Amino acid sequence: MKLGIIGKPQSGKTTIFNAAGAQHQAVGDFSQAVHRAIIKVPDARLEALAELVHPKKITYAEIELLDAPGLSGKGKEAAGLEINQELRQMEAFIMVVDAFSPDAKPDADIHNVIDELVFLDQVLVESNIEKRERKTKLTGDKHEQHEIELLRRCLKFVEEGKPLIELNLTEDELRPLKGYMLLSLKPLLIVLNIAEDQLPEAASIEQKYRHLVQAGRRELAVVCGKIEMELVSLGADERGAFLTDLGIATPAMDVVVQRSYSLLGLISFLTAGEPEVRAWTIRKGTNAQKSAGVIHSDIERGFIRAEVTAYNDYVTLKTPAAIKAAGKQRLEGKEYVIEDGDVILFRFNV
Ligand SMILES: Nc1nc2c(ncn2[C@@H]2O[C@H](COP(=O)(O)OP(=O)(O)OP(=O)(O)O)[C@@H](O)[C@H]2O)c(=O)[nH]1
Ligand SMILES: [Mg+2]
Repeated sequence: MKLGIIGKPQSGKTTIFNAAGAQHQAVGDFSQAVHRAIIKVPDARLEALAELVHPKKITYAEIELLDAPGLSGKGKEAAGLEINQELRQMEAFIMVVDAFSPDAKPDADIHNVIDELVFLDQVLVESNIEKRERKTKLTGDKHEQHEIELLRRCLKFVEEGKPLIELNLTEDELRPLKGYMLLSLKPLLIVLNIAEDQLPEAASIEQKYRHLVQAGRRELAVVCGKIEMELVSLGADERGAFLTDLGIATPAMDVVVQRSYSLLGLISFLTAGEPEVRAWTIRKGTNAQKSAGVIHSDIERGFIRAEVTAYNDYVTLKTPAAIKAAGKQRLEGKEYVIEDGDVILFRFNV
């Protein structure tokens, strides 16, 4: 999963990047520097399985984080501004919003940044419609016409100031749009970056902004980036104790990961063998055969069946023999829809 961090200058993007990715980049220097990190998705289930299986290694799912400037946050005034090209390739955006400084205007900032994404899409769609119309005049290509109509529908929508993700396009309509890497088509995790002394009100602040959430399109998290960034250099135990003292139930790293997973409709299935205990990321609703392809295309191609045990059954019963004796290992075919936490052994033949 690739997540891009966006937001107004000095909103705490790099601070959140450090907190969520256990990184140590300089903050507050107005540098607008670009940072990248690969973070491991925390998953206690893997450690529990490893206790039972004693694998050579544990492999966590990974998330790519990109902290890159590019948005001035001035909305439509910022017409000349281009967004970092790499950000366009991300699957979702984490929008960091300043809610910590004395003159913070989180509501206005959220609207500004969304406006700006929509506006940049408008410019892109407009110029592509023109380009394509010129081309069809020359070639008379009917196929192009289809795409032009789709782009016109998008244009009408963004002209009304609405993010494209709200247009509810079908898979078939989304496919030809992929190449444009439209910004307002990406799911958005809004991170309200609050001050240290606001921590006791974190829950009520979250409640106040809850209306922004749209299932599968927009998520919300309230985080104090500054404190969490300072805690990433501590050991897990010490950190846990500090977080409890501060009344933080879930650390920023986990919040960002969990909310991004739910935003993108992602789940994990697990494999537990002696060489490796591992988490694999798939979209919710993916069937067993397709999921096998995430491990290797040969396993998808030669798929015979999946031997599936729910994670809870696995850790309760502990051994393959006990699992089988209790009738908790299911044999599933190609069309079985994988559930989060399924521990799977794929049988295949190529
Ligand atoms: N009090 C407080 N200050 C914060 C918090 N988060 C960030 N800051 C401060 O805000 C300033 C900007 O933080 P950065 O993380 O560098 O912001 P940025 O968005 O990456 O800035 P640019 O990359 O320059 O646009 C720094 O001085 C931070 O210490 C917070 O949660 N609380
Ligand atoms: Mg920065």
